[in-house]
Amino acid sequence: MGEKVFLNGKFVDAKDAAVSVFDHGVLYGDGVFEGIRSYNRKVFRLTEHLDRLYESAQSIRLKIPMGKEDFLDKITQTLKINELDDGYVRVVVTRGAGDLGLDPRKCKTPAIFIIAGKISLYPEAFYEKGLAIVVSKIKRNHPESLNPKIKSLNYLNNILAKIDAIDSGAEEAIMLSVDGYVAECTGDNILMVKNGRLITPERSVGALEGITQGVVIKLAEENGIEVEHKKILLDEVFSADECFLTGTAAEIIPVVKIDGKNVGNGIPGEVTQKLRRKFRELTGTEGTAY
Ligand code: PXG
Repeated sequence: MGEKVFLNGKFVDAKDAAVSVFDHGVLYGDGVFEGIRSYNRKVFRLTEHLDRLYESAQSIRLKIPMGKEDFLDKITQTLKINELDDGYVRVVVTRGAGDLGLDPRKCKTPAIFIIAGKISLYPEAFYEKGLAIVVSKIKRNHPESLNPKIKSLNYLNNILAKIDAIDSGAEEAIMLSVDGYVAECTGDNILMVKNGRLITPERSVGALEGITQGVVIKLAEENGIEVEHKKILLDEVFSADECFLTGTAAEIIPVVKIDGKNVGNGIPGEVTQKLRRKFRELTGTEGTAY
């Protein structure tokens, strides 16, 4: 049995799952998406992902032609049909087919598709030894031009920084805001630990409000670790005791080097490892069952 994709109300074979070349998702990156994981036949933080999807859509004035509950069912059905116990789900809503002009009013029906597959993780060695990352010369989008809070289909800002990282032989890159504060990485949020406190960029700096990051902050608080949101300069990351990234795909991954310089003593830190253990306890047990 081939892979099935949910597309505009129906489950179709992956090979037949195609959208129009006139879709403004394709022509302009006009649309929104989510990346979601399931573990042990349970979708992790599904409601939060759906809430963010609908908020992203609202921010670009795209009305999703399907209710949240129905959407939730379609996501779990897609995982079920594809017989995935541990999966990765890509949920996409585009502006739909229009004409060769920007005007979104010409797009009558948004396209909705859900793809479920297996996730390709960072190799386990990165979790044990930590990642070496770089600082990108590409600045994160200014919140007043394209707010990074919106998980839109227009990811070129991140892709340019990713290319920068790859050119330097790294897997990830720190992106700074236009005014020089640490914002996030190309597909992950960034957090650091200094004197036992967990520190993460203030919301106003402009980053995606990561669902994994939210879970980690809650875990920290529940475990007596103080959490601070502040404007972080690069120097503070270099002098931090620990640094790690969070994301749906990466979960929690330690960072041990930035631009060739050690963070802390150059090995994954204790707080990071503790939060990783706590996080993995959650993913194995909590979630929307299917
Ligand atoms: N920042 C950015 C720019 C992201 O794209 C995160 C932070 C972490 O957010 P979550 O909510 O996932 O904790 C992301 C998420 C992929 C992929 O296929 C990327 C993400 C998530 C899932 C898959 O590259 N990015």
